[in-house]
Amino acid sequence: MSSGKPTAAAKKAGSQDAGNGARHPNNLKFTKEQELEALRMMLLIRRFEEKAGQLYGMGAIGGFCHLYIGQEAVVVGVQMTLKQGDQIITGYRDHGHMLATGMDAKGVMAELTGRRGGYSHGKGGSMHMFSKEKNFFGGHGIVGAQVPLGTGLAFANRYRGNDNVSVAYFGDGAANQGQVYESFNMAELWKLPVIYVIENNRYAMGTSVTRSSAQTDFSKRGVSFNIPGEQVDGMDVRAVKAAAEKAVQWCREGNGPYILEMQTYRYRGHSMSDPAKYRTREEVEKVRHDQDPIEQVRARLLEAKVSEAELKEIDAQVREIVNAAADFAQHDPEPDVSELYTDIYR
Ligand SMILES: Cc1ncc(C[n+]2csc(CCOP(=O)(O)OP(=O)(O)O)c2C)c(N)n1
Ligand SMILES: [Mg+2]
Repeated sequence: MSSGKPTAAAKKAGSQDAGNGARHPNNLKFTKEQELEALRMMLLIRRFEEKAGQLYGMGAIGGFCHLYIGQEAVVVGVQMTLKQGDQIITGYRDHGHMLATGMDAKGVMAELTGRRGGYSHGKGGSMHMFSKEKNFFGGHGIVGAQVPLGTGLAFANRYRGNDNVSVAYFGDGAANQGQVYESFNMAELWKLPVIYVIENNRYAMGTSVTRSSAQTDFSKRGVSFNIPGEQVDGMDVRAVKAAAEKAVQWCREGNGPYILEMQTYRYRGHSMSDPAKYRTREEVEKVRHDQDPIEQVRARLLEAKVSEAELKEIDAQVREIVNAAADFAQHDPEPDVSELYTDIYR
């Protein structure tokens, strides 16, 4: 556990890093089991998306497809702090979020290829998948739309008197939208248990944060609403988990919303059709080399005397899951034409 909830004094003083627990080195300790858990899930997300990228290149996946590669530590670290009943909602860069909640890789991949066994029966695609069972509320293509929806989920939890927390993930670009601040206002006013996770990957499509944002410290975006926030090393799964634990506790105890700015980076283009002319190859390579979230965990495990062979075995197991998902996604039948008008509002 981290050092606990932000102090009232810190909040009153307008401090946006409302506590100091997340950055304390003691809170960055993971047990070997936690390291392995994080490694397995981050690897699953990465290998899944590498495969999705290949299938897209082969023409097996159509439409838009936004890869999360590089950002895995964010969703994995947050998910490690959640309990059954907590809800997750995000934008279009959503495959990692689905897998982290425990949604089945086969169902996600089959949705990407538009097949019957997909989570939306092959009719939604990459950006439109949901799971009632895993409390995953999408998958939204309209930038920022998930923020009021995630706030609404928190309102429902408050209204029902349960202790569930909702987590609304959105990007640095989405953070400049008006609906975000209307949501912040209501969330603080009614003390709604929602964690706003701003995934600051430095770009919104081809526009860098410095070109688009007057305030580039996103943890301060809740200042005028008195919502505490903090910046987190989103490439270090341990830092993510420590900060998320504090935020979850804050929300569950009825103190209202909390903002976490996750400083992260996407390695691939915005979507599959992005030529990425707005940044240099060297910039991408530097982050991959110095900060890769998976390599960080691997290095720590090797230091803790876990063998190369054991790590290779984990990778092989993950590849097997992903290959089985890709195989299913290419052989499952497409939805029947008679399904064209089912599952829709009309
Ligand atoms: C309301 C709306 N405006 C514009 C777009 C086009 N669009 C799609 S993604 C995107 C950039 C969002 O960037 P960010 O929030 O940083 O998320 P990231 O893609 O980096 O994860 C834009 C402008 C859209 N889908 N919806
Ligand atoms: Mg972004």
